Amino acid sequence: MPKTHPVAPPPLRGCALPLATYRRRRQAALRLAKQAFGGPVPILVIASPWSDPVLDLTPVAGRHRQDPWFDWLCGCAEGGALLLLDPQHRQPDTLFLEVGDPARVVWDGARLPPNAATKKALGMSAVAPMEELKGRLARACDAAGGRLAMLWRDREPGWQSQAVAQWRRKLRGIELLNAEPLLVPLRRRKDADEVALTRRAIAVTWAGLKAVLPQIPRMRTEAELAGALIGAYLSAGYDHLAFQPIVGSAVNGATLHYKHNDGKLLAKAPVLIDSGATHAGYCADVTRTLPQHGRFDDPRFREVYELVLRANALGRRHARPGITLRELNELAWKPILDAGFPRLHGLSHLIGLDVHDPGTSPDLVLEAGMIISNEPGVYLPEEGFGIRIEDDLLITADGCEELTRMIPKTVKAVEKAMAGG
Ligand SMILES: [Mn+2]
Repeated sequence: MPKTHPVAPPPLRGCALPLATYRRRRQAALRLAKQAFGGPVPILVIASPWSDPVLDLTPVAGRHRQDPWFDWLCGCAEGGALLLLDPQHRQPDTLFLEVGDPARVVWDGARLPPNAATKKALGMSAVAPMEELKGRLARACDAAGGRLAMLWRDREPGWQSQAVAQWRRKLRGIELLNAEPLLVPLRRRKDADEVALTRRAIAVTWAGLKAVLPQIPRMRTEAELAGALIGAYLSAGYDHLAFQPIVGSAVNGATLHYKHNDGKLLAKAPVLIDSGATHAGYCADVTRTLPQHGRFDDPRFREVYELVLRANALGRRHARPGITLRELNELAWKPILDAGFPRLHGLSHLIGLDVHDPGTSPDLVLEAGMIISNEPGVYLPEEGFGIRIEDDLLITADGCEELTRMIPKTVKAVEKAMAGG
């Protein structure tokens, strides 16, 4: 009997983009850190762990979901890995991998080994077992005068920031610098490959909605609808969801981030569905609000729906390079505010590897290559419903392309889709 389970090496997961793209990003990160911090500083980036207790990374598909920053810099999908960018070392980017317990291989499968084949497949200057990190990190920090850069943010912190908080204690005596603000601008504009992956995430989202919309008139609970949607997204690609779907019937649709999905689907009432698939990490984020029975025959709901639709159309019409998000908000929310409804949230956020990609602010000036949401909404808990209509826009040279345009939203198109047409 062999002591360890004989296994083939695992398939390489991740790395959806050309290796040159990741290499360029790593080089840019070191260059920007050197400029900003007045000298070469190493950067340590942390992968999310195999099993992730942090809610916002909980993989709906059951697969490990990589931290977006780690993914962005090296494409490696392994859990528990670390990336050290060390500008003063002859190997400026080293990926440290957990070798794992050989006795676990029979249970969990093989891990990506730190060997020459992995190094080549990931285009790194070096890969090493995790045991070597401590020495390498200490030397890198020493060479930089006791300084080390990591990546963290306070708002929607995600795994990377949580991990940095834990590492802070281990790194006593080292001055920690935050490189995230330097790198955020690099993630704002998407290249053609990233746009293609986003298009695929949206295609999966549409496939899921298309399958589920005609079933809604026969459904009785939010859970049934959420479950059908998750099932349809997973069948179409077995990839992560961008976030846990929000399925809010009637008054539940007036809670912006309603996450219980455990109510009844009230007959003939509006139901708000905010969801999105991902592809290779890139997110789709789409909201539709529909009458449960498939017909906009409630005059009040229809009136407010058409108003939100007008705001959505204004967002699309005015989204173009040079406009700030503040200006876009003013233009798009106008009909809603004029009608006497309040504005409860922003019209847009950046979309990418994070469903709320870093770098969104009212002062953000739109540029070609950015992907933003366009999501006006009116929430009327006292009337028993909320309406949001959300699309994803790619900013182009002279305007924008509505990437989610195939997903029905006019009264006529929604009624047709729900009738299975
Ligand atoms: Mn959104």
